[in-house]
Amino acid sequence: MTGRAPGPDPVQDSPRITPPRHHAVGVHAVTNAMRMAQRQMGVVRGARALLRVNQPDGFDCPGCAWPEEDKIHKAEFCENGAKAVAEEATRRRVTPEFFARHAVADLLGRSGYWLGQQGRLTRPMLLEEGATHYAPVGWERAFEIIGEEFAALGSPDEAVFYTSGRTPNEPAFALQLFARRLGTNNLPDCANMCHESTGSALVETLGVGKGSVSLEDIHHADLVIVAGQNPGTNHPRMMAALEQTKDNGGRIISVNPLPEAGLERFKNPQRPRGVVGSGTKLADLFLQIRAGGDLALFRALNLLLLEAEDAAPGTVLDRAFIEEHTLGFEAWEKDARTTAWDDVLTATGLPRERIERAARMVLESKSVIVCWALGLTQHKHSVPTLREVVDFLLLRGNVGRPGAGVCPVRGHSNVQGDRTMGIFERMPEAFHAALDEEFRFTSPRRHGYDSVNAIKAMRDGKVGIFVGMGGNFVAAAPDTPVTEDAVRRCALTVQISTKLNRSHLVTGTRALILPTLGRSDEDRTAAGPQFVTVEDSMGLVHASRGRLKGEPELRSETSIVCAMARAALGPGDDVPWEEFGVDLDRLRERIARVVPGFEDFNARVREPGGFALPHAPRDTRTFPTHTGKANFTVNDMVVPHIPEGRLLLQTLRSHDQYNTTVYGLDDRYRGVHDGRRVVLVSPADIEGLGLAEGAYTDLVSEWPDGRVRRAAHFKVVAYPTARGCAAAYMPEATVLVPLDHTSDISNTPAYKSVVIRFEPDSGPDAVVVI
Ligand SMILES: Nc1nc2c(c(=O)[nH]1)N[C@H]1C(S)=C(S)[C@@H](COP(=O)(O)OP(=O)(O)OC[C@H]3O[C@@H](n4cnc5c(=O)[nH]c(N)nc54)[C@H](O)[C@@H]3O)O[C@H]1N2
Ligand SMILES: Nc1nc2c(c(=O)[nH]1)N[C@H]1C(S)=C(S)[C@@H](COP(=O)(O)OP(=O)(O)OC[C@H]3O[C@@H](n4cnc5c(=O)[nH]c(N)nc54)[C@H](O)[C@@H]3O)O[C@H]1N2
Ligand SMILES: [Mo]
Repeated sequence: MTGRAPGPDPVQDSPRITPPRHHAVGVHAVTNAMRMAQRQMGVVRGARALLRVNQPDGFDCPGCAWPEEDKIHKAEFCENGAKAVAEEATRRRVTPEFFARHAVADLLGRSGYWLGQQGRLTRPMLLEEGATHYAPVGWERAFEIIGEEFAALGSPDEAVFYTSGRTPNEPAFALQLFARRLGTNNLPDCANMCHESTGSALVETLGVGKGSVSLEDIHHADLVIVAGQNPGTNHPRMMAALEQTKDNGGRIISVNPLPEAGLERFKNPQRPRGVVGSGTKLADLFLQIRAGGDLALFRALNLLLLEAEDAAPGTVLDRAFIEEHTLGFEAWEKDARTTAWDDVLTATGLPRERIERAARMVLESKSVIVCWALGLTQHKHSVPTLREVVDFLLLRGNVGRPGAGVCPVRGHSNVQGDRTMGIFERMPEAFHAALDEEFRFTSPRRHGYDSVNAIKAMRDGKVGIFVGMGGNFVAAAPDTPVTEDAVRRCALTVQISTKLNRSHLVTGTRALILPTLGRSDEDRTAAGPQFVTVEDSMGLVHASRGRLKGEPELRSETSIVCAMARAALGPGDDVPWEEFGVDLDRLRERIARVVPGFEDFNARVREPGGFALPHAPRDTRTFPTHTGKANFTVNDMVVPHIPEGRLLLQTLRSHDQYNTTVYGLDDRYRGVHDGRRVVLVSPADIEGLGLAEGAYTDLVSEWPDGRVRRAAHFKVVAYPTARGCAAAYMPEATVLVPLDHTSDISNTPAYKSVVIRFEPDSGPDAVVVI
């Protein structure tokens, strides 16, 4: 079923390598974006689409969850936001004729890049049992099939509803209501594979699983620590915020195994010094840490703060804050003092002097923010690492005051909103109670499956129906062949999507593709023009209105979810699904009564710029944890073990991709061109392991279950990464991540720490296309 892509699929395994860049987002980047936009959309449509991005009456950029700098007055989009828009607003079309030409088996041999390049999905398609090709199906027949398959389930828990974080609030709320009316909490989402560790750590320690800072805080912080994040590619608008921090005299520390260009220097195209000058230097200190070394680093910083307090009592710790607002300090302190430098130096790979320098910078800063993304969330010990980050901030009262706090930088543009709307396999009791009261039923309290457990349940034959609300589950989830075999055991798979991807090709016995409107598309229903709402990484909720004319057959995500709910729950279900499907105000009225912070939703979201959700630690320095205080936690030291002759591989994004969507074959800032099958290794490790720069190798991961996980034919690139570490792109390297290798507590796949060894190249014919 798999193999090398024939014909026009571009060859991805002949990358050309140039030296890495030391700055990000110059004029060059913007020109690139315009080129990409024009290729996909044409000049006029392209310009019209881009002018609407992140405008008060426009649509929310589908690129990332970083908030808009000044939503009311100026257009703000970045190179990668433009690519995301171009990918969606493309004029290319996947038609029924396309599916007639290409058997599913043929499409399975194509890369995700090629599939995405074919354009927008246009018609509902059905893959019947035993059929080789998808065939067009009417919407009504599609919903009938869904009704039949739901009726055939033995129990509601045999259905799984996966959500990707681009889904706006309204369809997300409708989807969770559907699942819970059916009687299940099987609502896994992409956050399970992304920032779940953040949620686990912050709910326990601060009481709210979201970031506590605003853009203002970033601008005015004395020190911003950016750990495990590559904003130059993944959150480009964040660099403008960091530039402001620098303008205001703040400093930045970057913690990363890779010297990411976007953290070195920023050339802001909207400023003269960005256009003709050398831009703004961002990181004042770069800690080139070993992957998985962050827990040790924060333990060391905390020890140094305690020692500074010993040397000058009363000057370092915020005793009043600790006394009034926290619990557990004494037990924490006792343990913190046992931190051994040998462990710290091995785990971090950093010289002690650099950690001491970082500690001095912390001591010189009244207000400190820690920003992080996947480099901190996708390890086995991610939750303790993030709890230790909170300990670090609590020590000096760096939560709940200006310029200070936690800043998890979320990924998908509405991943945070989806969770707020109830997309979670274990929502708190208060949410269930409010939902029950509003819709007069008893929602199930038994926890559902998260993403990894959903795969295990499918593997074990416990799931009949898998619904994908956006996303590309089989390529995003770990252990690709294991996940694919699991999904194939379902009776029905349903994908609600904008673009063709691998999850449409790895199917249950029957499969449906339901094509939907995207962010940039206009949604006009019997009730008039509709808009949706989203929540950014800082808890700001605002409206998003698409303006481009979509294909006539497309339906909005909300209307699809509501029609599915009606089909599955039957005419007797007294939720007004038909009304919700056409008039989003009616749905928002209900959200306003169920979800805290959304009171008067319809009116407030129509204000320019939207509104901010409450956040107790930020707003009132209160901490709604199980103890009612902010909690210090004791987190045992972890020194990642890398066996002799092995490296710790992280799987990450190139500059030309959006998760599993590949836009192009370049990773410009890292100097990788025209190909993606590269493994970045430090020159010292290349020599130590007897590898040859530029040669090809297989990557084999090591896991005690005895299964051989091999990613064939990767080019060895000498790269200034930390020693002992390697990096390769997702989703090509995802096959190496074992399903059981997950973070403790949050169960997030440990995509950033896979022990690998190198074996002789099996050659290009062994490449399994993904
Ligand atoms: N253009 C574009 N934008 C995106 C996305 C995209 O694919 N393309 N994806 C979106 C999504 S869903 C998300 S979640 C975010 C992802 O945003 P990021 O988290 O920036 O994504 P990654 O590419 O996985 O990069 C992880 C970074 O962490 C570093 N790192 C890895 N391991 C460690 C470690 O152990 N310690 C430390 N300190 N650093 C480490 C890596 O070197 C890298 O710089 O971006 C969002 N925005
Ligand atoms: N190896 C490895 N794997 C990873 C990660 C990693 O770092 N390493 N990161 C993980 C992370 S952080 C995440 S968030 C997941 C991402 O997992 P997903 O969110 O499941 O994957 P995406 O690639 O973002 O999904 C792309 C698809 O979404 C659909 N889509 C796009 N826009 C819309 C829309 O508006 N509506 C609907 N209904 N569909 C739309 C299109 O069909 C497109 O093909 O991947 C995870 N996987
Ligand atoms: Mo993500």
